[in-house]
Amino acid sequence: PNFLTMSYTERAAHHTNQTAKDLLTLMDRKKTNLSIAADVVSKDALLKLADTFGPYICVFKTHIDIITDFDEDLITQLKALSEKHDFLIFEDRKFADIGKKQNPPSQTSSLPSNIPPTPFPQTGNTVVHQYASGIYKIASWSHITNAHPIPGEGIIKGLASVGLNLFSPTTASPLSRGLLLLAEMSSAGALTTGTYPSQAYTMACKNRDFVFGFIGQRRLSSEGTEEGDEPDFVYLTPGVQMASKGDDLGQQYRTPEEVVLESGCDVIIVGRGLYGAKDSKKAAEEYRRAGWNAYLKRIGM
Ligand code: BMP
Repeated sequence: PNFLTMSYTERAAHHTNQTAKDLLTLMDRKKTNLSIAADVVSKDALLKLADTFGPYICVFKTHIDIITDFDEDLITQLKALSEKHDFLIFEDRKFADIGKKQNPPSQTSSLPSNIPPTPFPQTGNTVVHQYASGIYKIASWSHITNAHPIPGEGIIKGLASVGLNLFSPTTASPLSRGLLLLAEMSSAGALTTGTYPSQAYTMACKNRDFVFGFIGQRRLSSEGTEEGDEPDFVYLTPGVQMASKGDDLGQQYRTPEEVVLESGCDVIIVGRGLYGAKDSKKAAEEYRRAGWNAYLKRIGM
C-alpha cells in the first residue's frame, strides 16, 4: 500500500496501537495536522495556550518539566481541555535511559512486608520510573510520549511495560499509550545521521504494538521489508515555521509544504511560529490551513 497517498483515516486501519488510531481519525475529523509546541514556563500560560490553540490542533505538545508552578490541578485542567477541544496530549520527554535490568533479581521475596508492591513490573529500570512515577506521572495523563533509540530496544520494552498496562481509574478500560522514536532531529549538527534513522526504523518495526511513529524530518524508507508487508508509521515533525529559517541556537525551520508534501511527514509541530505571533487565532488558522492543504495535495484531493 502507498501510505503517502492514503487518508489518515484509511491509514488508521493499518495500526494496532489505539493512540495511533485515535490520532489519525481525529486529524481527519477535525481537519488538522497541526501541533503546538507549548514551550511556556507557567501553569496559567500553558492552560491559556491549550484553550486558545485547542480548536486548531490535533496534538498539544508539552515540556512539563519547564513549568515553574506545576501542580496536579494543572493536569486535571489540561485533561479537561483535551476533551473540550478534542486534541491529544504529547509530553515531549525524550526518554534516553535504560529500560530493563540486565539480570532482574527476584525481588518479591526480598521485599520487607511493609513495602507495598509497585504497580509496574519490578524488572523495569530507570525509564519505567521516569514514565510512571516522580512528580509528573507522565504515563497517567500523556497520550503520547517519545524516546531516543540510543540506549537500544530495552528503552521501548521498559516504557511499553508501563504504557500498555494502564487502566482508566474511572472506567477501568485500558489506556493504551503510544510511543514515538526520535529518528532525526531538526537542529544543526545533530548526530542522527548515517544508519541511525534506519536503525531506529528497525527498532520501531519490532515494537509496533507501542511504537506508532517517529519524530523526524522525512518519511523513512522501508528497505529490507518485503513488498506488501510494509508497516505504516506516523511522522511528527518539529522545526516548522513560515516566517523564519532558524534561530541563533541552531534550530532549522522548514515550511508546512516542505514537511508534508516533499518529505511525506504527517503532523507539523510549531512552537514560536504560533505562540510568538501577534494574532494567535490568525496564525493558528494560517498554519492549520497550510498543513492541511499540503496533506490534501499529497493524497490527491
Ligand atoms: P519552535 O517551533 O519554537 O522552534 O519549537 C520546536 C519544538 O520542537 C521544541 O519544543 C523542541 O523541544 C522540539 N523539537 C525540535 O525543535 N527539534 C527536534 O528535532 C525535536 C524536538 O522535539
